[in-house]
Amino acid sequence: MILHIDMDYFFAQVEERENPRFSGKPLVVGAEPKEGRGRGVVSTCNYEARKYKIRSGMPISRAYKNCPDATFLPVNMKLYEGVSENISRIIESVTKNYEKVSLDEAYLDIKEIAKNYSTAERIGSDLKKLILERESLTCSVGVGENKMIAKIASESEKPDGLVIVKPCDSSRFIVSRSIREIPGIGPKTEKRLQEILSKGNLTVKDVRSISKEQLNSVFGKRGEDIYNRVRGVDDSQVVSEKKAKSIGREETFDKDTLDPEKIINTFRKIVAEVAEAAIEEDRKVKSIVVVCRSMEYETHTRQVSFGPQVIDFDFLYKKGVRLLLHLLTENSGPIRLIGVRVLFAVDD
Ligand code: TTP
Ligand code: MG
Repeated sequence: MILHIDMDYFFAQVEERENPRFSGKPLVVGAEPKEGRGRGVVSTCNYEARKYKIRSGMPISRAYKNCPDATFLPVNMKLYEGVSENISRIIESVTKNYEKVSLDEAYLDIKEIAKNYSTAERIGSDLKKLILERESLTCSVGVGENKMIAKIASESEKPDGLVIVKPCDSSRFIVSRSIREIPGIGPKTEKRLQEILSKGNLTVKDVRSISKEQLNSVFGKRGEDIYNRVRGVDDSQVVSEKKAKSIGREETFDKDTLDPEKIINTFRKIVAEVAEAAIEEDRKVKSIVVVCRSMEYETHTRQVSFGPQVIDFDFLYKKGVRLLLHLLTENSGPIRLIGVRVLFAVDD
């Protein structure tokens, strides 16, 4: 079960958020038009500008011809990258098992967290709500049995859409769509398919009438992929970000301290946080590292390794507190900071 999320008119929506006076009127993000003589292309535009047939990739001069009254803004990539990062953090609060495919688009593998499609719908609406609350931005979400169905679903009711396609409905959901709505079928492929069938405006249903053999003879290896896609079949997996090698927490004391009570309480708190994060990751741990920083900013660490195993609070505390005691006895003065880190087993 896959969830696809795609931000609505992303660059332009972020600009509207930063400057609400741009909202409700045509807004184009790309190079400045310089009275229609500007160079470069449209990155994106809001939905008002789309009414004037302005599109991503169009020369900015043409966008200006279509709508001279639109607001034209330069691309502020740093801003969009920052927002995109924040959105990734929100997605991570839903699942770590996600693949970001561009600044504004990601696939989430939700089979572990959604037992059925009504739970999936709730996950989708919660995610939309979180993004709206925290970033004041709308997005469109689709859920389906594979990446392709999920993507078509999210694109199908933009903006602010939420479309759930149950596996039993997948085939019907795509059959009457234009062939260009199938991800991976671009203008060149469309043209060759039109030539095979000697007709224009092809639907998915039309392309289903072409045999596997014929597709293979025209497209080679890709033929089979096209054959499958028009039947709603897509086996590609969600490839999640490279897994972290370790996780840890540190805490700096308000004032450098040697107060045993304070140190041990803080240590317990950090251990609890790290244990919880490690349990959440559901991975085996091979080492524990404890860090102590002295008043003079000298950092001392102690590490213990063991056979890869799943850890809990008690385990981490028991191993960690010994390391902490060593560090405290080695280090005579007050302590500025303590930290705990667990290293995950590599082939986990
Ligand atoms: P898209 O998701 O393709 O478009 P969009 O988010 O602007 O609009 P929609 O509501 O239809 O999803 O692309 C995401 C961002 O990537 C887009 O805001 C700007 C950038 N982009 C370009 O810079 N050039 C391009 O040709 C395209 C398609 C996108
Ligand atoms: Mg988008």
